[in-house]
Amino acid sequence: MLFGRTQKNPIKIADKGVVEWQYATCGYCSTGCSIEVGLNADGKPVSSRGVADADVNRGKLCLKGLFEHELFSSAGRGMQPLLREHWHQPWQPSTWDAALDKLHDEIRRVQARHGPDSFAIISTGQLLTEEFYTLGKLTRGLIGTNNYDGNTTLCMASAVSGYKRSFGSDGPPGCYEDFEHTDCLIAWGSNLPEQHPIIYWRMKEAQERRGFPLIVVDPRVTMLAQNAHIHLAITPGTDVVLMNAMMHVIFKENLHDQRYIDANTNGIAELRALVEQYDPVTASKICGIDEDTIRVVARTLAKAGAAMQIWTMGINQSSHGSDGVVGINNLALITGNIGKPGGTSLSITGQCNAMGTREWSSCSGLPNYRYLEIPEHREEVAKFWNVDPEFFPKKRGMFQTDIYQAMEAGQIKGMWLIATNPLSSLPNTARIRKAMEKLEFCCVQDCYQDTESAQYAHVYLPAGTWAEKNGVMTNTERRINLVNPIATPPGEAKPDLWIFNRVAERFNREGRVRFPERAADVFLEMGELSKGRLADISGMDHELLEKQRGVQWPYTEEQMVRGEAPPQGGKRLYTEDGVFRYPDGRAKLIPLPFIDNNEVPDEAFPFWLNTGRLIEHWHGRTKTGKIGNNNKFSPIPFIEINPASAAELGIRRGDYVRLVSRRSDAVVMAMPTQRVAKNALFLPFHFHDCANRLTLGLLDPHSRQPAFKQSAVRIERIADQVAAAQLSKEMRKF
Ligand SMILES: Nc1nc2c(c(=O)[nH]1)N[C@H]1C(S)=C(S)[C@@H](COP(=O)(O)OP(=O)(O)OC[C@H]3O[C@@H](n4cnc5c(=O)[nH]c(N)nc54)[C@H](O)[C@@H]3O)O[C@H]1N2
Ligand SMILES: Nc1nc2c(c(=O)[nH]1)N[C@H]1C(S)=C(S)[C@@H](COP(=O)(O)OP(=O)(O)OC[C@H]3O[C@@H](n4cnc5c(=O)[nH]c(N)nc54)[C@H](O)[C@@H]3O)O[C@H]1N2
Ligand code: SF4
Ligand SMILES: [Mo]
Repeated sequence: MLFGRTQKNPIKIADKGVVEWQYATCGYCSTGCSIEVGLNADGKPVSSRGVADADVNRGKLCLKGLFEHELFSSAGRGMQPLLREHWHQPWQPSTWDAALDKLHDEIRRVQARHGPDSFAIISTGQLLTEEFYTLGKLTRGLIGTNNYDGNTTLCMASAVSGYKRSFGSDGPPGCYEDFEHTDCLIAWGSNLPEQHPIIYWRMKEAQERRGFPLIVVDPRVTMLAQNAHIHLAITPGTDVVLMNAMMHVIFKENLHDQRYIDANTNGIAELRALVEQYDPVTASKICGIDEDTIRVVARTLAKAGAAMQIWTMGINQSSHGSDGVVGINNLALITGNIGKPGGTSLSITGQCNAMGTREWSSCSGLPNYRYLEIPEHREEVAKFWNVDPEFFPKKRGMFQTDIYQAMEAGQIKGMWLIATNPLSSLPNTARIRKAMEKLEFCCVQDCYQDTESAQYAHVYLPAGTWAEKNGVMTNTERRINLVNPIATPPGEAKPDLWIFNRVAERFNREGRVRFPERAADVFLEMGELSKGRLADISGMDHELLEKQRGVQWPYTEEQMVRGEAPPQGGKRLYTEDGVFRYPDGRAKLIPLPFIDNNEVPDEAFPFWLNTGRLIEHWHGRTKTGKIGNNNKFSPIPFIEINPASAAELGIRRGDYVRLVSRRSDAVVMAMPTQRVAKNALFLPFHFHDCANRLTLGLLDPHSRQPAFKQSAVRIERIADQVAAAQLSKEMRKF
């Protein structure tokens, strides 16, 4: 195909020889784009494209989706199960039977010796929902450890906790279509154009058409901030103070929606009393936003016909993460902005299936937002699975972040890690390393063999990934969408569902509990269990999902039988006069006193260290580090530093520098840019053994999510640049 300069050196797009396109949902971020993978005549995946009639992405894909088919043949994939007696020995190739027997025997050995909860299982937001559900049934129904949690504690835990505190239940109330109705958008700690490029495109399209104000709260001048009408470069970790001050202004100027508050909420008196103390003048000294701007932003939000707030990790990953989410919900509730088109508080989710794990993994409870703490929920699920309800714990176990501290203390002795890489993603790597070294047994189940965490494993199980498997994922707006098995896993690697089913056989010798083999059947079983619940999916099946290019829950069997069309955009969780999930149907307004407990810069460590993401990379780069078209844009670890600070320290663009925190150090390249303030640095966390060597990661008291974005560091110049370049290269795995 030729286009562009047709006369001279025309641009030519290679014909990849695609003979067939197969349907899937993108496996990177939670936007949930519908994707088609092109296969050539040999059945080899050679291309990816967006699906034009899918409501989410309308034919578009971002840089990661466009090259996703290259994952199937990427380097470092696990081809064979591996075994060893000690983690410092070399791996020995194994058979599936031997590796799975070892996993079963070690789980039972550790449990017999140290108690049932001494074996931890850590899951993820990156499996398919049927896989989460099966793992949950296996763990809760047969293995019986209560220390079962996911990497979502690093990601969405604060959003979950905040939604529960405000509304009585988890579950994002809004959807992407809200951008098409809103009159004001505030984005808190979210870099939408890089981290959710297609949600950004939907937002930007709507904004250009309708011209609503965009207000961005972020200490860094992100790509989103560059597009904002008002950018609030907030002092890190102080969003709650700004929220309280905005509410102060809204009440003082009588801009709140008294009718909505009276009809739908509890706690207004306590909230008013608290925010009374947060006048904009005092607040501005803490959060760094001048008093007039606080007033302008508060008025813009309150006076808008419909106002929408979105947020991501700038809020969740903080020692006030859960409070930040409650603060956003408070602002929405006092202005009557929940459940009306364009008026919502929408958490932008992280991983492709972080929502699916919340709904179905049983990590913090039981399937479909059921709680271990509620006897009827335990009874219901036990009966459905054919297990003894007394086998279930009566309350949730430890969060992922607490599990590592329990490993340190010797309470946890064994671990099964599934699709997560804590040695790259948890704060304070040195501490995590020590904890992992103490384990008697560790099993890593990952599609790549070369992960940092596999260093400490005794068993490695090679898994399939993304469209080497079959099943569903739920995106940010509660839309369930299908992934078809387009390729087969390499070598002897197997889909995670297959692995869970084989492990289940070993714990289920008499066959008391049913474990369907096909993902489509697991989905139907989930549908049964979902009847009458918040996330009722009993009207859906795999076929419908592909046909509709995803369906938002709830969609019930009755709706299906009545012939009601499945919801296609615009479906909101709460209605305008919303019945919330607390027993009296009212939402809670919760006062949020602010206690400053972060590690803040001082003389010895004068810079704020902010860590986050880049558009071209995914987390620890096990995937994108091996895809040339992603990796080439940022192949080495770097920091953004303000040019004035760089000049003061005698650092030039491209110099290698050493970052030092109270935990450890890391060598990175300096990239002077005005994106960051003079006392702040931004470090992408994608690179091997780098950002999380430095982070402190204080935990939020409600959600136990780490404050990845607030640590203090100093910068040291490195005299020998050649040696530093070499060191940096050695630290780079791929
Ligand atoms: N390309 C790409 N996309 C991804 C991912 C990826 O790895 N790569 N990961 C996915 C996942 S799992 C997630 S969770 C999301 C994360 O998506 P985002 O949260 O949008 O991304 P981050 O870069 O982690 O952080 C967002 C912003 O928070 C800001 N911030 C830091 N401290 C504060 C603060 O105190 N207050 C406020 N208001 N803001 C602050 C940072 O400056 C940063 O710009 O992205 C998803 N999408
Ligand atoms: N400093 C700092 N640290 C952070 C963050 C930050 O902003 N700053 N963000 C945090 C957040 S929000 C998140 S979500 C976490 C992410 O932290 P991790 O979960 O550790 O991140 P990933 O690198 O995506 O790890 C997923 C692993 O699963 C494997 N995998 C992928 N697909 C499959 C599959 O289908 N099956 C199996 N079995 N394995 C698979 C991948 O190869 C990879 O090793 O990082 C957190 N850590
Ligand atoms: S926006 Fe997210 S879901 Fe869509 S193509 Fe990019 S990474 Fe995939
Ligand atoms: Mo995340």
